[in-house]
Amino acid sequence: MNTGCEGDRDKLEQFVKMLEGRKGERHAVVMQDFPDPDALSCAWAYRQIVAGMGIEADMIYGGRISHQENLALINLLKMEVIAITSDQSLDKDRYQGSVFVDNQGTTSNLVDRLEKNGVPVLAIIDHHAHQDRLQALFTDIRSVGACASILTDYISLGAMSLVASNLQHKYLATALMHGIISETSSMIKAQPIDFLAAARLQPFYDNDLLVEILHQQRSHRGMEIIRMALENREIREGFCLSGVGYLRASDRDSIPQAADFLLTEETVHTAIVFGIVTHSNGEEVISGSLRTTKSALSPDTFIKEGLGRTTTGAFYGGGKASAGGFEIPLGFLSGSEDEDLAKIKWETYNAKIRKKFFSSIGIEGH
Ligand SMILES: [Mn+2]
Repeated sequence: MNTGCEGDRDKLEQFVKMLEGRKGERHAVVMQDFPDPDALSCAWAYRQIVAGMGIEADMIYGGRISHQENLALINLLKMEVIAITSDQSLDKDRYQGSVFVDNQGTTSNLVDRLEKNGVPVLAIIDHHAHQDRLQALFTDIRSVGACASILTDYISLGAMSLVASNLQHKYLATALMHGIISETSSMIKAQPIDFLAAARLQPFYDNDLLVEILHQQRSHRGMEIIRMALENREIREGFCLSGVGYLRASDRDSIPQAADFLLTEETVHTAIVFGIVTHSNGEEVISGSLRTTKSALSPDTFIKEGLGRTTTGAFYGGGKASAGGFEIPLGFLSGSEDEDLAKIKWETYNAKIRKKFFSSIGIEGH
């Protein structure tokens, strides 16, 4: 039986081959719009690996980082991340290639802009179910607990050698370990490759820093959003659905936290929380998160079947084992100049989403 413990030498070889002859280039390492610890650590690993080959890499994303723990991660480990908002221009010649880690381009609004600039897609390294949005020169998609374990696999197979006394390496190992811990619910959902990656990182990461990052408290707004999720929840046959209304982009990370919280109720196996997130440019999207403990339920299939596709054929979201997310742009209906209109808009979407999910599990919502 291949437990994945041996690591994937073929993939590493292909990865290194893809990077050959690229000395002097600058790559865009694209994370999802709301990067989580897994994405951040993967992007940083890519940046440090290719630095050894004379390649620069910017860690970029098109949304916001608002989760206290993620902000602590960036500040304590001194990560350099670049937010590119929709009103900022993306320099046409800055990047010679784009790389997608912990996503396949479906959860980044930077994809279209990079494509328009003619930036070739060099690599997709991910652990979500296959999506067909992008074609890359190199693709490594594995069904593993954390994407950080794939990057750790490259490192332990020789993509770079970690040195215990090197502060940058210590920070990177700490970030990767944090990515693995947070993505596998503290190793509960970890697979052999995740345990192996954790063991390989252990001699290099900083325990005290890890504890400090993990013990961040929730913001007041975050607590309020959890309260709303609790009040508005509707539970049917183990499925818990809750809409939390309008949110600022800076509070968007509270949605998955609220879903995590709703999942702790004893009769609930699957929780879905969603709200209307207003971006700084006034554009609105329905943003939602799904969490499940039901092993028979595939979040990816459930979201794709429940919500369907956009007019251009793309899915509104997807997922991996035990978690998923979706984004529905409101387009023409964006903007809430009028309180009554805003209320009607929310009620309409709230009812529609509940109906879609409940009817896809064979229950009539009310
Ligand atoms: Mn991930």
